[in-house]
Amino acid sequence: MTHYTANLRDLEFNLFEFLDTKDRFGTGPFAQMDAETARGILSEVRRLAEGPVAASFVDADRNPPVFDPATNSVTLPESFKKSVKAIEDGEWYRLDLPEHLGGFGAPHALTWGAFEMILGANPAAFMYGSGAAFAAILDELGTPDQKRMAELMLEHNWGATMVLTEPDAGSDVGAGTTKAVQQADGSWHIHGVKRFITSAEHDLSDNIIHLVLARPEGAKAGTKGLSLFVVPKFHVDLETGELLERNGAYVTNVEKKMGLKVSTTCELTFGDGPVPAQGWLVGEVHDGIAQMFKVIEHARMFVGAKAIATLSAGYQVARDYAKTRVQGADLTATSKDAPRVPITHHPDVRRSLMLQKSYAEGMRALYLYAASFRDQITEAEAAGEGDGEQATLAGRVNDLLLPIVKGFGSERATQLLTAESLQTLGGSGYLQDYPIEQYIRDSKIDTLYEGTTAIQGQDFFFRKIVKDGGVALTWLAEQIQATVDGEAGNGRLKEERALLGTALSDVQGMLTAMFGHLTAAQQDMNSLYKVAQSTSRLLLAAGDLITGWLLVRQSEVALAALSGEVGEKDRFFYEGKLAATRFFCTQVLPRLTSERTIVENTDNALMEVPEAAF
Ligand code: ST9
Ligand code: FAD
Repeated sequence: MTHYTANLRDLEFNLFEFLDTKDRFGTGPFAQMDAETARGILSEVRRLAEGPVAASFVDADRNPPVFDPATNSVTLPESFKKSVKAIEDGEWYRLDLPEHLGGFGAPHALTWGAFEMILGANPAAFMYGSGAAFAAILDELGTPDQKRMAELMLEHNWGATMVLTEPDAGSDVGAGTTKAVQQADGSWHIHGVKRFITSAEHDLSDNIIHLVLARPEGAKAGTKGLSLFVVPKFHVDLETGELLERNGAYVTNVEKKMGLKVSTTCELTFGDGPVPAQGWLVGEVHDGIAQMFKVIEHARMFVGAKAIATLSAGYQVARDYAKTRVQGADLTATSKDAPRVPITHHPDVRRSLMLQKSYAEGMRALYLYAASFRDQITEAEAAGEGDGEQATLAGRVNDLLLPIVKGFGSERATQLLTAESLQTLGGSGYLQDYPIEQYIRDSKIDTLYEGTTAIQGQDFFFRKIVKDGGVALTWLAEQIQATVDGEAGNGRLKEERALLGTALSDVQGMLTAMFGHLTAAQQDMNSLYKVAQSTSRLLLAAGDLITGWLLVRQSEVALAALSGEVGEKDRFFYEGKLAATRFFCTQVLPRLTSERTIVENTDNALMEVPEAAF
């Protein structure tokens, strides 16, 4: 028994009963992946996740990597290496690759569903698999030599990193000062110190390929002056794949941190010694930030899915504990010596468990729904309609949903893990006998890296709504309105629909207030402060709305299933869906009305408080 249990039933419900994905298996670009094969993959990944991948989760936390500054090298715990090897042996990273690089032709929704289980079991083991994902991006953007490098990365399972952050350039990537100097042979020498770089040193692979943002001499300030360089740890003979001399990019420190300890977080120094740090401009074009965002988009999806996977794992631990922990009598019992009951009998424990369940299942639907838009794009591309209207809209909706998956997903997951999942276990939750304290430590990072929640909120409002001209948002609001106006569910979902309708108008009210402030900024720039006080609030409210909407739609499917013949296990599953939806609509969505009031009443008093008064 390991710490992890996957919720395969709910994953299968999403993929085979709920999302459009159910109609994609075995068709078009997914011809190779029929539903039976897909179920086989999920079941095999579950076996792997619950077994060898989860096996080192605790040991690798208690025996974290050892950094040797004399050799700039890192040794990872042996138990953890076995978990990574189990993923590599199954070549599961191929799920994420295009077919021409050896991918399985799987819909993205299936890929991310399978990845959820690995992420829930041992997220760091997944993260060291970034080599394959980043190779695919290098293959897409790179010169012929860089495409060859991508091929070698896949052939040899080399590691990879994304290298943006510097001591004075975190959220503000454009403040980066790492410099790139062009050489006579066309390559570049990189100079500077990057920090917090994940997987920049380890002993899992012979080579590590760094994708580095640096500023060519004389380039302009800000993100638009940054270029993307490919900088290998060891130089490579591109013909034979043989490793050559050591390049001048060295890890000079590995951070000690709160959680996710087995994932190395490194200071990476370029060109500080006798050997230069030689790199090559990706695609021979100076378009670094846009190129890096291809990596970031992928990684933001990973972070959201990781957070949601951990909440699901935490909820299941809490639920199983609650079913067996006997404490206190039923509230309605009149005698002092009434029989003691499992804590699942207590209304407050039920409230907490249903809150965890509804978010865990609703947010699973959210990240899988987001992934399904990538499948629409793949389908359109295969039909030669990659530039068509439907693919363009799918791309915009996918972009709109990404900060919600990442920002909202991670905020809600980490809050619930601490405030509810651990709490369900009482004092035992605080002990290392149970995995929840580690879940909390390992998942807190999800609200921070890949852009903090504040950055996701700004991205959501300014880029994904304002810059998009509201196209994706309007489309999504129309879909939600259609559910509000719908009839499915034989009247059983009537109250839920009404509450969903109120939540939709609450979020629309927030947007109206924020657009009002934005327009007012044309006269008085200070009005922008009012907008930015509400961007995180809007992100979370929109996330709640979409989660509630997906749950209502899932309940429509559940009710249809319940009207036919179902076995006992399935009946409880579908009844659970209805209960989670009802709970979410009656106990979570009404909070949006007060959030709306706060946004509508936002003034600039906060901005006028003198700094010394804080
Ligand atoms: C990090 C890594 O934190 C953490 C973990 C790494 C682990 C990796 C593991 C990955 C696993 C992968 C899967 C493996 C599979 C394994 C399988 C195993 C089985 N969308 O608004 P402007 C672009 S890394 C797209 O003016 P500012 C765009 O080009 C560090 N593009 O921004 C735009 O130009 P235009 C993460 C976007 O004010 C240009 O940027 N750090 C987007 O100059 C300028 O935009 C961060 O994330 C977007 N949403 O800069 C930094 N946004 O407008 C956070 C911008 O012309 N900070 N662009 O199109 C930000 O994001 C800031 O908002 C900023 C601001 C830097 C963009
Ligand atoms: P800051 O940017 O200093 O932010 C501090 C606080 O201010 C935050 O709450 C933030 O939300 C807020 N804030 C900052 N600017 C604004 C603003 N404009 N508006 C509103 N609020 C704002 N980076 C990489 O390049 N590659 C990696 O592989 C990588 N892995 C990481 C792994 C770990 C474990 C950690 C801790 C970090 C990693 N990072 C990596 C860096 C990570 O992406 C940054 O930490 C993150 O982007 C935030 O930057 P910062 O830490 O400098 O915080």
